[in-house]
Amino acid sequence: MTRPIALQPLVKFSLKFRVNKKDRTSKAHNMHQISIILFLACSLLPAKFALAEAAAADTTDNANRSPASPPAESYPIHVFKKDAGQASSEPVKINSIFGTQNLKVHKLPFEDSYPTGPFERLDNNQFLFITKCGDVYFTRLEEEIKLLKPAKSLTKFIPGSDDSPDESSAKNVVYCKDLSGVKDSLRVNNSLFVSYTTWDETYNGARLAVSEFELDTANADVIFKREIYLSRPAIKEPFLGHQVGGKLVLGENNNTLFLSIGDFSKPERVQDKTTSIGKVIKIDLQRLNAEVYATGLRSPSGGLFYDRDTNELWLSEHGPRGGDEINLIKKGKNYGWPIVSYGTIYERDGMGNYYGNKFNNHDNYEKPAMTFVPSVGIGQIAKYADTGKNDYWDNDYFVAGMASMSLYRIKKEGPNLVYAEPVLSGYRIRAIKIDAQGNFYMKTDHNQFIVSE
Ligand SMILES: [Ca+2]
Repeated sequence: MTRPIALQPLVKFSLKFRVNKKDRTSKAHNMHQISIILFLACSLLPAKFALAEAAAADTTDNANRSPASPPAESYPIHVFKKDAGQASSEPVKINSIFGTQNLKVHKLPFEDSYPTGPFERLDNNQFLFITKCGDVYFTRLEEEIKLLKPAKSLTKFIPGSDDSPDESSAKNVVYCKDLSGVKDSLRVNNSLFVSYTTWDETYNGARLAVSEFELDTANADVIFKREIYLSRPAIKEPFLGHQVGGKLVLGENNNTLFLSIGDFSKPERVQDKTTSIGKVIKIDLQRLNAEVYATGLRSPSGGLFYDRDTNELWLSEHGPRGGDEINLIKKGKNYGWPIVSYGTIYERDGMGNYYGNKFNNHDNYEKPAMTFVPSVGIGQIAKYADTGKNDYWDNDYFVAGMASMSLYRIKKEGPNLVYAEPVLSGYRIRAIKIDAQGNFYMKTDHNQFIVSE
């Protein structure tokens, strides 16, 4: 069903780390101290260390989490800048030197865990939230956010046989373990598309799945309709569940769906054109045909945004250390991972996940439109429409930095991203939408929902 396109020839590379000898010597003392701390921490937290190591492998998405977030507890040497889980008494606003916007921070009436799930705007000030583990909450925003109904899980109906119809059951579809779970949602009228990790019992591994659910807003319900896409191959544990991508966006029409897939922390699979690992997939929703649209991606877990004014497909992805990128995605192009990157390996990794390239460049591959050094944990992309309220912001993009706990306004001129202005700090924004009137809706990893006043 999936038809891979021709990709650039695979460049042979060897598994080799280039560590500067002088660096190694000057850092020896610090490394010794860190080793002692690590040893003590490991002694105290033996059961959690495996998870800590996995989480530490990508600080672009892991840094600065609240101590309340589960994987952070087990990360022994990290220092948290602040506890963003507390409600602020200070007025909160987007503060650009080219204009401001007041915000109100609401507490969500449920708990989600890291990395948290997406949300959708419904009608009449109603919002639908999906947690990492696939619990769906219908809410209404008044002075506070109120639950309309208890949670419902994303399930699939499994019919019993004619002989024993009583064995019919509802099966949870989401593989929710460690950093795996629901990755994104997309509402198209009465359809709700959801991407999530799922477990393939036949192949004993995880896949990224996209399913369509019928959205019954009158009864605040979601009903499984059909499976749209499954990544291949199934990836066996251990893998990093926050590095699987899973962002969804409609393309030039409502029958064209784009899906980003990360490397599952298996970079050697990315340049293999027989896999869907590290790719952007284009899906025709009418014919249910899927094709590889672009390749060479590491962790496109931030955002996928299609600009219908310009027909540009934008993708943000978590690079290695110092290599977060915003890419303008074009058909058939190769974005370089794991052969090239402007970033480098995390010193504490030393595990052979990244081959490195000597000059930290993107030669011979599609270059990012913008790179972030240090990595900010690049998040979702939203566009500020031509609202007539702020000429300076018209048609600019706003992008979340999760690790940096900042929101950036990206000045856009034609297809060029000119600069990134930090305009809000202190919030780890997981999902962001901006409506046609320029109102912001942002969900954080700390059970907050931030809305324009
Ligand atoms: Ca790249």
